[in-house]
This record gives sequence, structure tokens and C-alpha cells, in this order.
Amino acid sequence: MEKQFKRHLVTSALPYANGPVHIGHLAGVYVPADIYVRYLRLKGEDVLFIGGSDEHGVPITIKAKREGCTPQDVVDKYHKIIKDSFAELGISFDVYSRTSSATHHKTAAAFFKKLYDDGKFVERESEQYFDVEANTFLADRYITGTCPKCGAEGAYGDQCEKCGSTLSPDELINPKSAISGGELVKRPTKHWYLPLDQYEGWLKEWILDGHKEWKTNVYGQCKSWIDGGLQPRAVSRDLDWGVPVPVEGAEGKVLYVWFDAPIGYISNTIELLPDEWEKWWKSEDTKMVHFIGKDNIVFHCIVFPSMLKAYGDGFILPENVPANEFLNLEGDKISTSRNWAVWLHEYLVDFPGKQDVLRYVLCANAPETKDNDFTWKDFQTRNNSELVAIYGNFVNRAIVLTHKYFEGKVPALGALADVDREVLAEIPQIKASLEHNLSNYKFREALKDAMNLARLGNKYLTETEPWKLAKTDMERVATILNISLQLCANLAIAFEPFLPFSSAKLVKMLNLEKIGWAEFGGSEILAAGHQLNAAELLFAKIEDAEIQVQIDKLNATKEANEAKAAAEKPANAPLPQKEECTFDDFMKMDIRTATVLEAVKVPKTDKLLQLTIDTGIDRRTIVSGIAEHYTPEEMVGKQICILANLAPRKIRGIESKGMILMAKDENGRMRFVTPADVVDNGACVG
Ligand code: B3M
Ligand code: ZN
Repeated sequence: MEKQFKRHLVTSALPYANGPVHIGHLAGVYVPADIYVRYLRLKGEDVLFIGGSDEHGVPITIKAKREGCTPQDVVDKYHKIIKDSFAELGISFDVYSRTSSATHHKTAAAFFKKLYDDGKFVERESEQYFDVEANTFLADRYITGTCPKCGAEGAYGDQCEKCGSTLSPDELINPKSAISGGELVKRPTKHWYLPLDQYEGWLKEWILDGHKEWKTNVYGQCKSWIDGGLQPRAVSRDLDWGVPVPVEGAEGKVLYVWFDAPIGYISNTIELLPDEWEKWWKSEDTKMVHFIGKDNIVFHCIVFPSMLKAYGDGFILPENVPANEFLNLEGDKISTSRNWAVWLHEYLVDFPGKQDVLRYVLCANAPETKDNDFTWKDFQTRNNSELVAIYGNFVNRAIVLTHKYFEGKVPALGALADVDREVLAEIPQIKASLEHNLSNYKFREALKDAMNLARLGNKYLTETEPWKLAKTDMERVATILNISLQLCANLAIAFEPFLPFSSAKLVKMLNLEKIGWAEFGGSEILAAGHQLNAAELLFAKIEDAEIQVQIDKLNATKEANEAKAAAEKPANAPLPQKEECTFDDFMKMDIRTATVLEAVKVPKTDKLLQLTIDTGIDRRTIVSGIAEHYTPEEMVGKQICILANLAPRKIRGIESKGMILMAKDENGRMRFVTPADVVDNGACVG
């Protein structure tokens, strides 16, 4: 028997306030979380939906430095953009606050202090990089150098953005300070660590034995972390932006952002319900669910629960953490630094009134079990052939026909035919499936269920053809339209969690007071004689031109990125590796040593030298474009390597048989390749 809960505490990851929110965040976290809470509310459950901005952490301080403003300026700007755009998309937080708030600082500091006083941390001194010039310890992000994995310049101390490798500052080649560009020294510094190793046994029991129902991607990540052995984690940093560590001797230290951010869920609950928050956080009757993206799993399943466990005092743990995978955009990873994203605040300007279209497409394509792709073409197709052609079309036909034949009044139900009974019987079945899928975080499937209800309506109208019957059998038309309108009312409920704006519109058209989950499944939601309002289109077609604007925008971004990459690339940057070749391919090439016997400039050219060479098997002529790099005198007597079996070519009337192997130096000058010691001419290279 599943445990029954009295209330639901739903959290969604606190987005970093160092940039706006994009479709990847929405599909992974906020749209599913909002669907879930709307469903629970419709069922009349007691729900709190907690959101907020994560305003600490190093990237925010870097952004501030780059833009010449304070970290507070950065978070003020993005907190507002994020908060407003969430509201406009209908993400129905009960509270959306921020971790720079006084309440949060107080709550997070007190949380730390209690763990500190209870002896839950271990103190450790370690050697950290220190920037002498800037007189500060450097967070991993502030250290840059050459990536040891791919050789890219400008890799960060925690990650190389080029190849995606996770790094530690010690692995970087030539680490430098990103603040001053200066050299680094190591200095000892003291930090507090949460000894996760001490929680390993408990975590095993709680997650690996106790939560086998968690999504496989979540359970799998937890298992590999736990099986890999947990290490103590530092919960403080040397930084001047964040919640100051509230103990003596901790000047210049703040709480690590991943320590304070999840406490933000608690702070924001306190801000909303200062007198009642404990009921939500400290009662076994509360079901807590964290909606997050896959990169946050370890923090929400291992670190934060260990913090809560260490704190004790009745704090509950999450019942589930339905983390999603990532959404890509047009086949490419979404990236803030490359501006490869669809930004919510821009979408809302470009597609006014089309919040539900985005919600629909992101839910239909949600990366629930694997990474998924968003494309503008798919966005258009889903709008035009699903929302418009199925859901919108059915509702429109039902309401327009009712106005046409019955002056907009719900006609009375007459005798039922088999087809009517079948349709009515299917509604509760769809409801059951929807409930099952929503309760199990299968939002894509749930959305399909809702759409199936609209499909059912369309099929019913197409089969019964009331517009034809209107000439002969008005009583039958009345029955069909009554049932169709009941279907519309059911649709308004079924779709509310997913498409709240359209449901509100439909509720208004149907002239209903309000709707609840309890009514869903019924065939008498609308009484005979009930007056409808005028029909409005629920959805409008999206034209190719509108989509093209978005595709052009992305293409422009791509071009700008390529131009930028080309401009940043030094002239002597190594070319990427060529396509793979086989051993046989290689063996086809006759590369051998040879000596230059004579060299003359080819008349009337700047670039060409005509060389006579001894290949060990013959004397031959090779014309080579090296006159700008070597004088004829420099070449004579030199041992070189040639590709001997290159098909002969005529260059300026001279037959050239073979090619000299050359390499470019850092100044772009060509240098011939020569054996380390003089060998016989004709020795094969390979
Ligand atoms: N700000 C990371 C992220 O946005 C982080 C989440 C905090 S949740 C407590 O991916
Ligand atoms: Zn790399």
C-alpha cells in the first residue's frame, strides 16, 4: 500500500541568476514541475511550489567583473528577467524568491552554525592557488590554463568548455589567474567539509534499498556515486560573494554555493509562511519532490539529504527526485556562452500569447529518459497538426455547431447509440491513464493521454456527422453535441496542467465557473440548457515565415560563433586530425630519403624552385613551392624526405616527379623534414 501524504512540497531547481532561462531549463525542470503542481491543485491537494533564483557562486562574480558592475547588479538584473518570464509562461510558483535575501542569509548561516556546533563538519587545511597580485585565493573557475585532455587554451580549473572534461586546477597546464593573468602560488587555507563518507551506509539504505522506484537515470547516478565511495566535500570557499561563514576566524570565507542554494528551498518557504513553514519541512505527512536537471542529481540526492540528516530535528527527505536529461537545440548542445539557445524572455516577445504552444512542445519532447532535440520545424508541426488540427479543431466544431443549431445552449441528451456509449466510456479510462502517468512523472505520456481525448472527440464528430443529420434528425444532433460539449469540458480539465491558458479560454467559452479534477470523467459537467459564450480559436496556425525568422536567428548565431572561433585561432594552430586511414592506405605511399643535388629558381616565378635530387633509385626533378622559404644555395646538399610515388605533374612546363615533405613553423615558414642523422638515399620512411 502506497503511503498517503497530507501535503506536497514541490521544489524546482533554483536557476543561477547570471543569465536568462532557456528552453533547456524549461523542458528539464520548470514545465514538468508546473504540470505536476497544477495537477495536484486540481485534485484539491495541499501543495506548495517553491522556486527562486540562485544568486551566489563564482560565475556571477566573474560576470560582474566582466561587465564592470557588482554581483548584486548582475543578480538584480537576471532575477527580474527570470521571475517575470516564468510568471508570463504560467509557471505557478507559490513563492519565487532569491538567495541574496536577508531571510536566506539568516537561514543558511543558522543551518551551517548548527552543524558546526554539533560537530558535523571536519576542518581541513589544504594548499590552494593564491593570486599574489590580486591578493586573493582563487576559485577553480578563476584559474585558466591549457586543457590536459585536448590541449585547448583557456580551460577553467573545474572544466574545459572545449572538450567538456571535468578538471581540477592541478591538472591544468600553465595555470594562470583569470583575474590578473599573473602567476599563482599555493598557500594553505582552512575549510569545513561535510564528511559524506560517514553517510554512505545510510545513503545506501535510504536510496539504493529504499528508493528503487526512482527513475533509472537518477537511481543509476546515485548508485555509481555511492558505489564509487563518497569523499568529504568542502562546504566553504575563499570568496567575497555569498553567505559569510558564521564562525570566528572565517573572514573572507563564504558558504559554498551548493551548500547554501538548497537551503534556499527552506528560506523561501519561511519567507512565504513564516509561522507555518515547519509543518511543510518537518512532518512525515509531507511528500517532498525535487524537480531538477541531471547535472544536479548528486546535490539533491546525496549532498542535501546528508545535510538534512546531519541537521536532524525532524527535517524530511525527498520522496522522489524526478530529474530529466538534457534538451538539445537543432541537433546541438544548448550553450549560454555560444548563445545557442531559445531564451524564454525572447520567445515571449516573438510569440505573444503562445505560451501554451511552447509548454506543449517542451512537454511533448521532454528529455525524460534520454537527451532530446528541439527543432523549430517540429515546434511548427506540433502546433499546426496537433494543437490546431486536433484539439483546437474539435473544440471549435463542437461550440460553433452548438451556436448554429441551438443558439449556444447545451442541447439535451436523447437516447444513446452504441457510438455514444463507447465515447463516454472512454473518458474515465483516459482519466485513469492520465492520473497514473502524472503521479509517476511520465509527463510526455500524460500529455498524449490528454491529446487522445481530443482525438476521440474529433473521431466522434467525423463518424457521426451532426452537420448532415441537422437536416433530418435534430434530436440526434442534440445528443451528439451534448456529448461533444461534455468532452470539451473534460478537455479543459485534462489539459489544464499542461496548457493552462487554453484551458482558461475554453472554460470561458463553456461559461463554466471553475473546474476540478473531480468533475473529470463525467458526462454531465454541462447541464442541458446551459448558455455558452462565443466561440474563439484556441490555437492559431504558425506560418513558415515565423519559423524562418527563428531559424535565421540561429543561423546568424552559428555564423558569428564560427567567425569568432576563426578570429581567435592563432595562425599556427594545429589543424584537426584528418579522416582515419588504413595501414594499407599508408603503405601505398612511397616516402623515402633523398639528397638535393642542384637547385635553381624557376624563371618568372616568386615561389618555385626546380630541384634535381638523388632518390637512391634515380635522379629526378621536383618543382617545389619553397622559394620564399629557402634560397637555392640553402637547399643544395641537404638531405630531405620525399613522397616518391606521387603522380607526375607538369608545373610551368617542367615535369615534377614527387613532393618534398614540409612542415610550417610558428611564423608560417615552411621547413623541410630531414632524418635526425644522415642515412642512405632511398631509405624508406615508415
Ligand atoms: N543553480 C544549478 C543549476 O541551475 C543550481 C541549482 C541549484 S538548486 C538548489 O543548474
Ligand atoms: Zn579540453
